[in-house]
Amino acid sequence: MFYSMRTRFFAAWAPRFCVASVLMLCVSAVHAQLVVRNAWVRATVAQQNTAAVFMSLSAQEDIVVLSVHTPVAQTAELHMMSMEDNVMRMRHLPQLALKRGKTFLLKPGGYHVMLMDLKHALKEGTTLPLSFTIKRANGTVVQQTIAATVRSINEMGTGAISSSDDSHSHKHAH
Ligand SMILES: [Cu+2]
Repeated sequence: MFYSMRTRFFAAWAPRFCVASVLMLCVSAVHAQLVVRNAWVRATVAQQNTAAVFMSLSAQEDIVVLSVHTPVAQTAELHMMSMEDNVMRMRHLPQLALKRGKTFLLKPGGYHVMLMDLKHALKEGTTLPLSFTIKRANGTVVQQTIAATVRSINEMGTGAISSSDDSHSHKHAH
């Protein structure tokens, strides 16, 4: 008797389970304007000063990514990498506009979040926080923090172009 009542109780309240029990988790999921998947960065060696973070970004509404910040580096910037006259160049994007429902890929050889002046080496298996400052469709500015995974130093990632990308030691245009 008691058992069946309990079952019915839970069945009736199942859709609201998240509201009651994991409020924090649900709130952040519902209100996440920016969905970040598979954020990763290669582990770094001792003297390495920079690292590139890759991920897939999608937006729940039209948003603009205004800036990126992480406590592990002095500076974090959105970069676009391209080949010009056989020279690898990187361009700093002051901001990135994302259309609702569209996925935007940051991958080796293309867009990435560049971490400059690393405060310490990035160790494989750890994670680092990455905070995005976002302008929402309604004009308000919010901040969203995700975790990027530090992968093996040999990780190529999907869409890797060539081994010349490995060291990420190419010149910055700025
Ligand atoms: Cu870069």
